[in-house]
Amino acid sequence: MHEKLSAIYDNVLRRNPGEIEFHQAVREVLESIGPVLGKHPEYAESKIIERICEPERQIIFRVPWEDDQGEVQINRGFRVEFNSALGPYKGGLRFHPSVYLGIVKFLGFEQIFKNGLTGLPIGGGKGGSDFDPKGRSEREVMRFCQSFMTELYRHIGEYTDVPAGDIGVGQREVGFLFGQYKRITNRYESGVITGKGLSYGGAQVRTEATGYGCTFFVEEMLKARGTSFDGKRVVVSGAGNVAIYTIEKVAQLGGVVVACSDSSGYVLDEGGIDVALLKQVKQVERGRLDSYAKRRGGEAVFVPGRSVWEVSCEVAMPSATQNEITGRDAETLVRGGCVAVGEGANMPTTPEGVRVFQEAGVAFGPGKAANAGGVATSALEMQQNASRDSWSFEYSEQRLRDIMTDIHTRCLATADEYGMPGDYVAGANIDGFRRVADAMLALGLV
Ligand code: NDP
Ligand code: 2IT
Repeated sequence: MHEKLSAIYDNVLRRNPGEIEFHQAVREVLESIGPVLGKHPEYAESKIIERICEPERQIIFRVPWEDDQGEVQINRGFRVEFNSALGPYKGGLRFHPSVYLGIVKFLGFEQIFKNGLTGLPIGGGKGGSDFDPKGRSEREVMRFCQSFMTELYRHIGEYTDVPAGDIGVGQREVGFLFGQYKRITNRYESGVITGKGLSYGGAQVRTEATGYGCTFFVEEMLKARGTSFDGKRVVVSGAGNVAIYTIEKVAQLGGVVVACSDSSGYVLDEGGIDVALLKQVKQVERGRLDSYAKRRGGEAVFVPGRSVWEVSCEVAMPSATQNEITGRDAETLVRGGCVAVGEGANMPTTPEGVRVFQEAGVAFGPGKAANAGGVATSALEMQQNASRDSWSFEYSEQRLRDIMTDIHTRCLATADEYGMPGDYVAGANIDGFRRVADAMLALGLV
């Protein structure tokens, strides 16, 4: 790491003790942007990097709610409003028992550069709670969401901060959250949250956008190497929103997804995952993958408690959670013939894993670039809400495809400009950083 950046990083460690995921995310960006400082001394002079590493505002609040037994439960809510140089804070909400400030800050930090890369007018933020939706009834989830919004509403708004979904927060939760916002404020302010249902201001393709977008990004990486998805053996981790629509789009482009996973284990289905059955089990029934394997019959097997990254493939698309591909997993994947990785999840590959892929010459698309289709389509939802319009599925999907192609092109062009051809990590970090840094400079010391 560049000497100046190393001192900044030490300061980040000191000021944010114990927040290891945040440290990891900061380090990854600082390791890429050294060469930018040489060309642009004005960034260092204005302390742009120190400013970027410090959230503009961090909100932590109590979320009391009553479960179905009438017992009071207390959770902790977070919203980190990280950077608003490019637009209102924008980023999802995660409901998972592992959520604490360090996770929210890592996600919010990544979001700044990801949103910059999309070229759309959105700043970076993230939020969530340590609430565990697993095993909770729909009414419990509703009461939790209402309590969460009863505090959050005062901090958000169409021009201020616009949340959306992430792990554990899908269309159902967004509906409960938006309903409570509307009730408290007496405003039908559609643009206050994205990922809404189509019947109340949602946008076509937002549900599919992260998975479809990641698949389009990988398609571009494969094209740049003279190949395509056609006939490729693909493994996708997770079985949630991002994973399901990745599997759907990969199959449409001719790839064969042979495995996916959830927190209970993975399913290996050499015939190719049956997306309709997967949606039934995971989205409709909110069940587990062993149920998929039982009903699918044939060759499908459920492997409990093991990592899906032991399954060999040509293309890996991690779409579950952070740090799920270790250095050792990456070595196994490379030995098994993996040529491309597209990160549907945020930071799913450990730094050791990234190093293994890059040294092996694997086309590695980092989350900031590869999964930006979700938030980009959220920005399109905001655009439709602002103009009280709604676009067709086909038009929206084409817009998404164009955005992903453009991000891919800019990552490669920026990597070339800095003498690191084919390095999508450097390309994404530098391009995203420059966009935010230039806006911060223009706005003065705010
Ligand atoms: P979902 O809640 O819809 O699905 C998450 C999936 O990952 C589930 O199958 C879940 O298993 C599994 N999973 C989650 N946490 C763990 C864990 N700690 N260990 C093992 N498995 C786990 O979330 P999304 O699909 O929306 O999000 C997946 C990833 O994509 C996250 O990293 C998120 O930040 C990222 N992302 C999401 C975007 C979006 O638009 N939704 C946009 C960009 C990135 P189980 O079913 O058992 O719970
Ligand atoms: O990580 C992400 O980019 C998201 N969870 C989506 C954020 C959004 O505002 O759509």
